[in-house]
Amino acid sequence: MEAGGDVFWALFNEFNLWALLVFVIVMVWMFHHSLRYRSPDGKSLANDADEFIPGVFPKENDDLRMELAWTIIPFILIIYLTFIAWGPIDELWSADPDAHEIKITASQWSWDFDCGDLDADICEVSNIDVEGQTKPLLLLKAGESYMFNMTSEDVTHAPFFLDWGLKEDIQPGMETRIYHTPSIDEIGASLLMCTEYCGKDHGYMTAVVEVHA
Ligand SMILES: [Cu+2]
Repeated sequence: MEAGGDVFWALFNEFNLWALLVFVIVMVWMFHHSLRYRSPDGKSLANDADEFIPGVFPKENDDLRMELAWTIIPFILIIYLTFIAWGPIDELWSADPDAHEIKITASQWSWDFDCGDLDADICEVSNIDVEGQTKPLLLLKAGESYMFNMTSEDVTHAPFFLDWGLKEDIQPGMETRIYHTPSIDEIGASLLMCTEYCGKDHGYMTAVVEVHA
């Protein structure tokens, strides 16, 4: 089974690549046209101003091919990006019946992890000091398949497994499940943060997830 995190980062990189490509094309186009189509020297805009009728597009400047191009090309790109963006959602929600279940309960403003009767080698909860504050530490094993069964005791929260690119809203009175198999590339400690504003100490609502071999 492919590691979930890799799917997210591949998508992240591909989105960045397309964003960069579109940025470069737009910038080169803009600067080229700004220079190429400047008013000739000595001819001020004030002289032409009377020729424009407000609210009427100068039809003689129309170009149907260009309008079609800048409508159809971005449309195809957006359809493509939407399509590939389904990949991580599929990964996140693909139910693995053999996954180890870990319960995550959020409340203002902390996280509670429950390993159930899983072996300590596969799932263990401890504490860790993060910038002077004691935070929960969840220890997991690389290569094991996990199902995070999550809920909230009060308001909407959203755990974000920072280095895995995993994020999901959780609601009071509702169980939300996501699946992930940490890869050997994900060995080490990473932050879990709340990414749905939930009140005063939202910014300090963190935990640490550590993957070991
Ligand atoms: Cu929050």
